[in-house]
Amino acid sequence: MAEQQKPLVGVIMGSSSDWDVMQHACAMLKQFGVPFEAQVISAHRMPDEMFTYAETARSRGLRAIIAGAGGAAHLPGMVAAKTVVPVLGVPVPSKYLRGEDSLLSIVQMPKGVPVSTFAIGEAGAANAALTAIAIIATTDDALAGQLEQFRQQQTAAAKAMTLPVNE
Ligand code: RP5
Repeated sequence: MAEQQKPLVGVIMGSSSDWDVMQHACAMLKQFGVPFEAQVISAHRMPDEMFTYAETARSRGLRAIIAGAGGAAHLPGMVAAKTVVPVLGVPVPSKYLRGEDSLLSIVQMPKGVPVSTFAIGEAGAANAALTAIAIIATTDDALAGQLEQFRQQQTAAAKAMTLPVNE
């Protein structure tokens, strides 16, 4: 299982309530056989753990961190402040503003400390994982081949699409 090897990707989220969305990042990493770890790290409820996680990420061998959060989503930015490992931010839909607040909190980083920011919700989580996979694939030809194949499957599926008007 991907989780039992030394993790290359860290998937963190502000709450277990983010799992519905963030599970799609984990599922994608699993599909590609990329070892990962997943855990709750809350920026405002576990600030010390958040800093320790970020500070040790590189020495533990993480090549990317996928950080999902909702509301005033400071987790990805604060993690990015403490590590040079690429941070991929996933805005999680929030109760009142549907994740638009999360998106703006994550994407609008001041110059100098980037957070790569993805779409709100499930697509963002899956695409963050695909980007983490692409980062690792820059030095892993087999993984790059898997990514190529994944793209080809999508092309084939799109080409096979039909419309009722033509049937
Ligand atoms: C954020 O607050 C979490 O990322 C979550 O999206 C949101 C709500 O957290 P819970 O109140 O559900 O624990 O920190």
